[in-house]
Amino acid sequence: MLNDKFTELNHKYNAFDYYKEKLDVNFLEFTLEELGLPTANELYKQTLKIVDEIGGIKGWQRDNKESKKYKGFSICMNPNGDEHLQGPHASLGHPELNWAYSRINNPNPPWETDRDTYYDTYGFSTVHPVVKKHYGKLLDSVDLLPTRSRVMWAYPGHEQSWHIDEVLWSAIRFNIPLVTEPSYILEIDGKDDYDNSLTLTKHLEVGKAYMWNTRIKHRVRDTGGGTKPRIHIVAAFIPWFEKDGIDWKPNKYFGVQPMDMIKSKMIFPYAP
Ligand SMILES: O=C(O)CCC(=O)C(=O)O
Ligand SMILES: [Fe+2]
Repeated sequence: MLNDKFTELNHKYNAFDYYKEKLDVNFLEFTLEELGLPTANELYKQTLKIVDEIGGIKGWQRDNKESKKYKGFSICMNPNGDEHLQGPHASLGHPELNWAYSRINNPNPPWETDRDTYYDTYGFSTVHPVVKKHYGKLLDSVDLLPTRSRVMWAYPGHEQSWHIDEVLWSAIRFNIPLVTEPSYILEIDGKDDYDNSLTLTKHLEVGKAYMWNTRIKHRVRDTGGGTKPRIHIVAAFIPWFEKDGIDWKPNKYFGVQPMDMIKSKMIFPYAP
C-alpha cells in the first residue's frame, strides 16, 4: 500500500500541480566552490573518519545478499524503521528487498504498507549521528533536508543497472565525486514520463557537483581498466517539504521548480 510520507504530502498539498513537467535543462555541473560546498579533499578526509567510526562499508543488499562491487555507507537512517533502517547502511538496499527496480513496478513488495519501510523515501530524513558529526559542514551548506543519501564505492568492473530514481519534486540528487579514474563513467539515455530527453556519456570529475534529471534512465560503470574504487557522495534532498515537530509542512521553496532551486543557487547559503 502506497502510504509513504511523500505520497501523503503530495496529495495533501497538491504538490504535483506546481511541478512544471517540461525541463529546459536535464543536467547541471558546478564546481564545489561555486556552490559553497566543502572541498573534495575535506570531504574525503571526513568520509574516511566516518567509515572508521561506523566499522566499515557494506555491500548493497537484496535477497539477503550483498554486492561485492557496489558498497558504501548511508548518510541517512530511519529511527522508526527496523534494525537495518536504523543502522549506518540503512539506505544501501535492504536484506528483505526482492526487487532491483522502483517500488511501483514491484509485483510482490516485501512489505504490506510502505510507511517507515525501505520504500518510504521521507522516512530516511534523519542523518546518522556519526555522519552528522563529520559531514556537518556539507549538510549545512544545503538549505534542505537530506533523505535517502549515501556514499558509494564502485569497484573495478562494476556495472550498475539502468534505473530511475524519485520524481524531482520528491527528491533532487547531488552526485559529488571524491575519488575516481577516467574509466568510470555515467551514462544517461532516454526520456522521462514527460518527454524530457537526454543522451550523455560522461566521466564525473573530482572537484565538481552534478545534478541531473534522474527520471531518465542512467547508470554508472567501469568501462575497463579501473584499478581502484570510485567513491562518490550520492545525496538526495527534499525540495518542497520540511519537518514541523512530528509532522511535515511545505517549506519556503514550495512551488519553485527543483532545477531552478539549484540553478539560482538559492538553496546554497555559502555560495559566493
Ligand atoms: O554515482 C553513483 O554511484 C550513483 C549514481 C546514480 O545512480 C545517481 O546519482 O542517481
Ligand atoms: Fe540513480
